[in-house]
Amino acid sequence: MGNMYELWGGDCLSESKTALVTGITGQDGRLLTKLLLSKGYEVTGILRKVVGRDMNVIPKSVEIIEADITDYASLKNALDVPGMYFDEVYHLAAQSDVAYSFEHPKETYDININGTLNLLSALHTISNVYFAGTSELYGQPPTKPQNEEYPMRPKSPYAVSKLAAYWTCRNYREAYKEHIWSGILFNHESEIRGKRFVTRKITSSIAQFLENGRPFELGNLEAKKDWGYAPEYVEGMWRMLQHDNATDYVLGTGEMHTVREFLEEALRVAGIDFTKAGNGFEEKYYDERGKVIVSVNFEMYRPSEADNYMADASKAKRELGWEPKTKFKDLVYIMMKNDLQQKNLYAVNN
Ligand code: F7E
Repeated sequence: MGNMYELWGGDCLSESKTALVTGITGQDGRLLTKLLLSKGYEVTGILRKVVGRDMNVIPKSVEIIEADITDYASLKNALDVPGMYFDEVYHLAAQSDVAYSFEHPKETYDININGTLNLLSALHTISNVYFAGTSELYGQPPTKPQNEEYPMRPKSPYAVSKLAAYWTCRNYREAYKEHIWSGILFNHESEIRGKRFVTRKITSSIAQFLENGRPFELGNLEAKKDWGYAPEYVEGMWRMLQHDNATDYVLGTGEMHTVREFLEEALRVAGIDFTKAGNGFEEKYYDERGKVIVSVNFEMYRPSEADNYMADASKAKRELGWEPKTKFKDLVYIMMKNDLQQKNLYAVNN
């Protein structure tokens, strides 16, 4: 099984192309930057503030522009410079935490809607732009699978903000003939996924449980998502911008799994022989000695859940030759193994 560093071949460009990446310190920004550098791009990133923590995850060869996407003046000052041109712009910066968006809708709207409009308005020349759309646009779809034409009925402030930004990009494309692609990406995870997202929360918390016996809590175990391996998805973003026609593409695996399935598979990979007891909000998982590993906490449920996701990525397959390779169990294995290894807990016979 390949890991994220082995997935990309080195088909370098003869002449360097230039790319601008917003959200460069996030999971997708970091993976995309790695991909673009491996292809010989000169990469520039936008950072709100240059701090050491962020610079540690950005390769040295990346040029950094300090600007705040919610502050139009700072963005225009940094980008509306005669002669400044990027062959490709990847707009990944967002307030991407769905749970947080219920408590901070205004901040979420400012970053996701105004940030997108500010960027499009501030660029001196709009070249090929990628916009990070999301399966959350579909809300809780009553049927499956979902493709690019599926009705969008968002169910969180995050999703509503992404819908407005999605239409902003679409309007730029249709009205001004700008080359803007929207990737409607279903959940995509990796070893560097933030620990507040459920997959990495599960794998890092299990590793922590094995290290010091500390139990953890989860919300809705029955939420159904379509989870894939993020390095493959950033490759899909890049493929979109190499294609002639600016349009929308769904990227996802076409498989649906619950949070519970992810949890139980991760426990298996970690070698924990678990039992469970209690129902609903009282449910708990125990290890072989009867110690609580994880409990369900009602407070971690969202005010409205968005799930039932299953991607129909046939357009991306047909037009871009994009296809996900990593299956659900392999994804759980990659992530769980990584968190165990970080704590020297991974046994080779696993
Ligand atoms: O939640 C359930 C929760 O936070 C997944 C973002 O990248 O993907 C991501 O959004 C599911 C939800 O991701 C916990 O209710 C249960 O149904 O990992 P998540 P998300 O909300 O699906 C989409 C495509 C994006 O665009 C977003 O930007 O897991 N869940 N218990 C939990 N979720 C969290 N975070 N924490 C829990 O304890």
